[in-house]
Amino acid sequence: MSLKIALMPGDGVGTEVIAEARKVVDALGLDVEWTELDWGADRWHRTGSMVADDWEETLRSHDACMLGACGHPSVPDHISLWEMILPIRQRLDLWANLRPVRLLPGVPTPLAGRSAKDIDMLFVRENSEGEYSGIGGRAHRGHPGEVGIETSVFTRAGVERVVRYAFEQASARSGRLTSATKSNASRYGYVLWDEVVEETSSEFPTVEVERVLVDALAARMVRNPGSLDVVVASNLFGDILTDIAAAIQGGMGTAASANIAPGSDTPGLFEPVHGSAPDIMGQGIANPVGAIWSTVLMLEHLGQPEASARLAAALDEVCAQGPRTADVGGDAGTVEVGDAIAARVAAG
Ligand code: GGG
Repeated sequence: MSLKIALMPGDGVGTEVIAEARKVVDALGLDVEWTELDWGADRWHRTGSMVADDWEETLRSHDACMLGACGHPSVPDHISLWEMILPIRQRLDLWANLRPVRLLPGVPTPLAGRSAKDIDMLFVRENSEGEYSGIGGRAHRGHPGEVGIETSVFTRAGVERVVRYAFEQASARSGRLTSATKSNASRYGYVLWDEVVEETSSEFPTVEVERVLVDALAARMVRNPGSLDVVVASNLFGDILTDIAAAIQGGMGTAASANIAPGSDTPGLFEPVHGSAPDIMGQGIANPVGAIWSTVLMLEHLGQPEASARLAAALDEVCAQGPRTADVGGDAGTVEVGDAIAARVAAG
């Protein structure tokens, strides 16, 4: 039976990297039925809407979805996010955002004296509530007394499911879990989070769990990344920490993510962590590694372990031997890197 995959290249370099992700899947020889969706900033200019009216039904009728990037200087950022990626995560209830962090072979880290053995983490980002719940408002617009209120929402059920999932991941990896909050200054939602971590820990006696304030954790990621394995964090903190992680592993272009609803048959959404990078769009120099690594995660999630492993091996090989894009020390273009990975896959 063929796999039905919805492609949302989106904006900016999203279109360039998703073309390479599709190419490497085709090189694997899998039976895939692709649906290309023209959602994004261009559509917003044409129709006033980033996505089609029946977007939820469309996505739910696929086995998986791939997104390049959303965001364009001609569309206010809060519109592009709140008309596309954030409602998709919320309405499909893709509550876990997995962001593996690993120094790929041949990719330089900016951290002096660190190597691949020091940089191997898994971030589990809460993906449906917290600081990105969308609750708030504006009053007295344009007046000196103008107010903007943004409310974070943490529910026990929402925190429990992501924390339990992170414990399971830690249990399957090194047995170490770090939970990031800011429960000294913010005393409601993050304190609830800390309590849930404490309670859930009794279900996982073999996992060593620590609670770290997010600011201290940011510094520790730079100073001692090897001390971290699985990290669970709220929506905002996970977003910020994984940009630091991306920098540590060689740059935004290398970072991958999976938005999933574990334990359900809801299609996952797989996307590189980077945004649309309007400064380099159209130049053919964006790094497709993050998008292709996200494809590895997608294939694994779709129950295609062999295809996933083949693609992961080809990705590692090309990172090690080149060609590489300029952000990771090479001089190749996006297509050249995608072609090399596709050729390795086809040969293997
Ligand atoms: N690759 C998708 C993308 O455009 N990411 C940029 C971004 O700002 N995403 C927000 C988020 O991950 O919450």
